Amino acid sequence: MATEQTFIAIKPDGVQRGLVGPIISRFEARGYKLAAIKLMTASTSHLEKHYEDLSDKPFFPGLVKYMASGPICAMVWEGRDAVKTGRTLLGATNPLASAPGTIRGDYAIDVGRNVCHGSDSVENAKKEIALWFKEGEVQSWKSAQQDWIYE
Ligand code: YYY
Ligand code: MG
Repeated sequence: MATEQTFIAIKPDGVQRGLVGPIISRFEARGYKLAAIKLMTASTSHLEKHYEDLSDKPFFPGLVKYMASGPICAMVWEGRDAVKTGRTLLGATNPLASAPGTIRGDYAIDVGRNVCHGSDSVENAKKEIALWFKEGEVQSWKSAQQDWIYE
């Protein structure tokens, strides 16, 4: 369980619904450290690259259209086991299968409007961070809380 970075995004529905604050709060409260953040409206080609593994799925065109429909809050969160625990904080892909207490389980109903994205592996996290952030946009800093979060 190494210190990792994961790419977390609040999708256009999450931004429109005023969920930026609540979603950030969950990562902060858990003890994760924010390393990068920006609001950006992604182009279709950027999103096709982000979701390239899903390009043969029937929902792919609708997914890209929805993701391009407005600003996304793109973030990098850092800490122990950040990739797997980040996914646990988000909940299952289908919000109706997400437990209450998870982000999708508390804030979403439809799989096509599931408010957030999180990297599914350390390898994909690295790829996604490199796709969404330029060098210099990801900060390296020591949190004053570190010794109160980690033994
Ligand atoms: O990683 P995660 O977002 O939980 O799911 P993926 O299988 O990577 O799918 C990406 C994205 O596609 C999902 O968050 C919603 C959408 N989607 C969909 O609209 N319909 C499906 N049946 C499956 C996924
Ligand atoms: Mg995924």
